[in-house]
Amino acid sequence: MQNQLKEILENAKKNIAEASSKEDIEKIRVEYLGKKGQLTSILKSMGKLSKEERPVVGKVANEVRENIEEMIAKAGTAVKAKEQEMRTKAETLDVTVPGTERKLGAKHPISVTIDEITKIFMSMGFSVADGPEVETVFYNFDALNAPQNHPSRDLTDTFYIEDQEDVLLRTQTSPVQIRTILKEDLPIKIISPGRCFRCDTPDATHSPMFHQVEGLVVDEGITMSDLKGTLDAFVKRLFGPETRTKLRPHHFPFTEPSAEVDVSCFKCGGKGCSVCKGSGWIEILGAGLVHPNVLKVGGIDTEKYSGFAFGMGVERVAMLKYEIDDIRLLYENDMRFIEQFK
Ligand code: 2NM
Repeated sequence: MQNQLKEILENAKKNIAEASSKEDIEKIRVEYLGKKGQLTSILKSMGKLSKEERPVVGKVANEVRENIEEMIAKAGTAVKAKEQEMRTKAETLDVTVPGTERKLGAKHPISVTIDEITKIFMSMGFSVADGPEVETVFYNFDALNAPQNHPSRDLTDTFYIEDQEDVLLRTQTSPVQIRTILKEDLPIKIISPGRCFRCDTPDATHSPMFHQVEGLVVDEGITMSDLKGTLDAFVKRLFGPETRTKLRPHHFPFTEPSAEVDVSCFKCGGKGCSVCKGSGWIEILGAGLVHPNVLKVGGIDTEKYSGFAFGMGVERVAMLKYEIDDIRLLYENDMRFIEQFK
């Protein structure tokens, strides 16, 4: 029996040395010291021994048990430390490993242009107004003094929402001006940047979806000179301090008088080049004094108040500034194109 005990101790020693986890050690503990363990069964069978042998074997058995208990405790501590070390190692961050590159996007040239225009007008005290892109005939045409037979009202020029002859995609941002006249108190000094829609077949200079920035000022004593002074200050900021403006008579239903506004070519200064097609001038804006019929929609006293309004195409401004020769490039979302305007 003493030999058996020695063997048990030797085996336990070997097993414990090989143990590498808490679970291994627990298994060993159960195997040797558990209720049905090897040592326990020896202790249980000690009843068969003679009176003389019993205390001797008992002493050895107790020593073996204490020995195994001690080894298990030590191994437990060692394994715990090892496990902690492995965890720390696994969690270690190698800050020298190259990171995953995140590709940055770029602001679209149309947004760049709208932001630039907006910044200039805001610095002159204008607020930014917006409104729905899906509009009604009233806000898009009637309130803007467009005659009943005006060609832009035609199905071939304007996108009407199917089965709803009164609902359309706005053809300009002027409905925002009407909504502002109807809602806000005077004086009014706003710009309205946004998307517009017209039934055009796409080509190098046309797109059925495009952007406009329009402006409206209504106050006492507003004249054409306020309009010209404002636009002159604006184009000098947008195209450079040498820029000059020229107003040519024109016609719009919503303004009287109306004008088209040319700026001296920012590329050649007026001598004539490819940007201005040799003329020295570039048409950039439509403008005028707001027609009394439009002001009356908002119940404004036209004896006391007057206003000016203007509108420009954002695509046209962007194409001129960045020398983009095809409007369709702006809608292809090719990053190689868009990234050039960061
Ligand atoms: C333009 C040209 C001239 C314009 C007029 C108005 C309103 F609502 F006040 F009558 N908003 N925008 C206007 C005037 C727009 O775009 C070429």
